[in-house]
Amino acid sequence: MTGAALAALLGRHGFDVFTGVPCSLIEDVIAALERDPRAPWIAAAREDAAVGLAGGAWLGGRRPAVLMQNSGLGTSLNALASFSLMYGLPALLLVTWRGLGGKDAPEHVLTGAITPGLLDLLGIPHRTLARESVDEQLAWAAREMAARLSPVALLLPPGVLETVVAGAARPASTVSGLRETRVAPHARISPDVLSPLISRREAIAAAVKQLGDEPVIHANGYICRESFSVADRPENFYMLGSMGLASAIGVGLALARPARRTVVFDGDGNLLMNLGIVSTVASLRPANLVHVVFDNEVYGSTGNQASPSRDVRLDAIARAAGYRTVAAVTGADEVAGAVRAALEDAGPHFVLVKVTTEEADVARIPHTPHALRDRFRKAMARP
Ligand SMILES: Cc1ncc(C[n+]2csc(CCOP(=O)(O)OP(=O)(O)O)c2C)c(N)n1
Repeated sequence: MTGAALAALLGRHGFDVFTGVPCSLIEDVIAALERDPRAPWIAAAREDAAVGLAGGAWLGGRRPAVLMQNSGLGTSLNALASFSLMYGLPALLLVTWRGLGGKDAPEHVLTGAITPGLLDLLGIPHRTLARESVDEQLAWAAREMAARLSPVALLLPPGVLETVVAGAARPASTVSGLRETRVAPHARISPDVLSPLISRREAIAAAVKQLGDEPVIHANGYICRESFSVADRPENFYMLGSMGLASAIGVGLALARPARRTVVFDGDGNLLMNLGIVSTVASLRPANLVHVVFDNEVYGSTGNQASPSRDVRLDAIARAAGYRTVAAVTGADEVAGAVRAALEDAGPHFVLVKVTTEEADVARIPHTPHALRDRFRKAMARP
């Protein structure tokens, strides 16, 4: 079977969002997906970000597949455990099996030996693809995902796919309908020095006041809790674990539901943990994404340890990457204005909100992960 045939088969089994990090064993699969105008390949910076993106896409009504090398399973462990498995979010994990039987470059040998064991430990059902049964294995994976509401893995050993040497030219990927034409990013408000004026909860309250029924993906920690205390809504997705992934989940949802705005409430520590996402956003340019970062310059939820954002302007990083608009604000009125402007205009937008380290005394999120998933997905299914 060729990579192009496998890509076509994935489409026939209903998979319609493809993301991940490449491995040479699936070079031809990815090349075929890059050429597919209906469900083009979304290049993630890390495998765990791809897992987040796939979850966001599923919440938006799609059937995602994450393609990765088995080394990427290690990178994805926390995303799989505290996001996909905890909430119960279906995704096909198509994992190349480097190091199988100890015959590979040294860096693959140990991971190759423990790959099925890692999936077993996580409780992710898996099968190994064989050339003559790819179709049945994909049907099995699609069935299991739907029945379990959970990720399912197919391991792809070397030799199952034929290698096509020709190196066909890859067209520039176009995500039809999801992209804005490239325009120079511009700053809305960007003073050199930003002194926080309000607390994170006050800033969240000012932002929430601007919202209608837009979905908001929340970074973990007190951002969730304080937002919950301001206003709980079915359109709020509270990320309980999986630190760093709110932005990736937001990108997946924004791409899956291009007609709707997707808002991300991020933290500085969360964004820095998954900084590659700014390049994914700037490259895909989802016009409907509003990325708000509440920057208190500390890891507030774990005791106010200093974060590098004390010395590094995150808005400058977003601007350099190529978000369409970038704002950096401090006061409640400015927060409201920046969020309102972002909701009214084509993005992607980045709003940096410098806030104090003050933490409100607020309760934990009372909803179970499955309840959060179900009410959120239902809210996303509404037109
Ligand atoms: C992988 C991982 N490492 C560490 C933690 C512990 N942790 C939970 S919230 C948090 C801080 C988040 O910082 P930030 O995004 O800046 O938000 P803040 O709490 O300051 O609002 C940390 C380190 C975690 N949940 N997951």
